[in-house]
Amino acid sequence: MTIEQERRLVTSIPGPKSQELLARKQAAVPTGIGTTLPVFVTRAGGGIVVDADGNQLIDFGSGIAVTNVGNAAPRVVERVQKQVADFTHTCFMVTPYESYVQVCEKLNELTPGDHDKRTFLVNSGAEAVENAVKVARHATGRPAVVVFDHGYHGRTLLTMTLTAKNMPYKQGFGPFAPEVYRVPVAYPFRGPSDAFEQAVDVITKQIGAENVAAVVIEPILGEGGFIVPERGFLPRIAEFCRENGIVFVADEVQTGFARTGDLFACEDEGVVPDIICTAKGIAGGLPLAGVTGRAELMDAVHVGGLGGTYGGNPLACEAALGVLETIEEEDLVAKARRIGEIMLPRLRSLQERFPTIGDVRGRGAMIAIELVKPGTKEPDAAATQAIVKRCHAEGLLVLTAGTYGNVLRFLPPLVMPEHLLEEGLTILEKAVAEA
Ligand code: PLZ
Repeated sequence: MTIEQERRLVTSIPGPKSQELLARKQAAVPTGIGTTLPVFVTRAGGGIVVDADGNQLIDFGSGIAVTNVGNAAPRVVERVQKQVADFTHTCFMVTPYESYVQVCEKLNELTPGDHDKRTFLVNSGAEAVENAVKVARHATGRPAVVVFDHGYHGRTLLTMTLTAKNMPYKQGFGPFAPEVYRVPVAYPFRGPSDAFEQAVDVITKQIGAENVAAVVIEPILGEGGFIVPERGFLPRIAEFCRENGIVFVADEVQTGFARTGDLFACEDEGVVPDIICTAKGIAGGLPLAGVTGRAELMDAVHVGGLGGTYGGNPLACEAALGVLETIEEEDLVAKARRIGEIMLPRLRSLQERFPTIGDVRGRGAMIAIELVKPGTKEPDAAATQAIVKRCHAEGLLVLTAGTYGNVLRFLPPLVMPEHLLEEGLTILEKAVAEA
């Protein structure tokens, strides 16, 4: 049954059924697991999320950049339904199956660069990044990993160490993994303007380039606030890596799969990573992630050195094949660009009216506004929260981000109908005006 593509509020948000479920959640689930918008979902599809009280919300979050093809996308549903009846698990390392190999072939073909590649599959973005570091260390025989200010790479010991922001990701969870070094990123709104020079200085003078296994970077920094590094920064970092035998790892967990108006965000500046990590949008919500890299790096690891019980689960692989078909057949790369073309001008004119919007940025359907105290660059997290609250009350699901908690980010499903996109923007405009 398809969901009518219409916002509809029948109770306040959250409604009574969601409130009842929230009370049960609070009694059963630890406080460490937060809730952005406490409505309990019963169905979702297109640009709409339906809750237990029958409210229909406009989705500007895609489950944090996961349902790029929309929730319950028909090609995903069909393939997963067939697979779940055929077999659910064998463990690819025990007795393999074709869909895993198909996904790897597709990733080898579709990721940037026409060199010989290999891919293996794991369950989450963090696991992909952690495995990229394992491969890079093994292939280079070097210990150090370089990451960036405002970077986010996950919540495991290693990836939480790679993550920049202390609260909430790291506070109280140390000691952290050794041999992780952080350098500046070229954040156009906040600087520094010489981030590349500073980064190279730290790498060559403090760490020693010959000790660095990998540089890990998000081509657009996601949780850190949708920071689009200044043009030229990524290519220069990639070139520095090449000159110094360092594995350049692109964490495309959030930016991948048509989100930014390219299949992968690295393509925008023609950057070819040595290893690319993918997850989120890869399988329409089923847990899957990929590590794709140069054959000689990936094959450096001994037999049995990589893996995991569930990595490349057959349901998730079928979902990924359905996602890739959907992206191609519905030309979602073009749809992502179109979303950016609609959103950016409206947000820029909003910025002209309201100086609390310090910056409007992003590419394709990965767009954000950064909120500041008018006339300054001082982050305004309180205004951000006020706007989010208004949007949620009006049935528009939006997410925040940013090291300073002052970024509103927009990640609509790429199949979002344009009338919902426009309506969502109108709600946002009113919320900004009220704040
Ligand atoms: N790398 C670039 O964006 C996940 C985090 C949600 P997992 N981002 C959403 C939260 O608060 O836990 C992410 C990412 C980038 C890695 C990851 C980690 O991916 O699938 O959440 O492990």
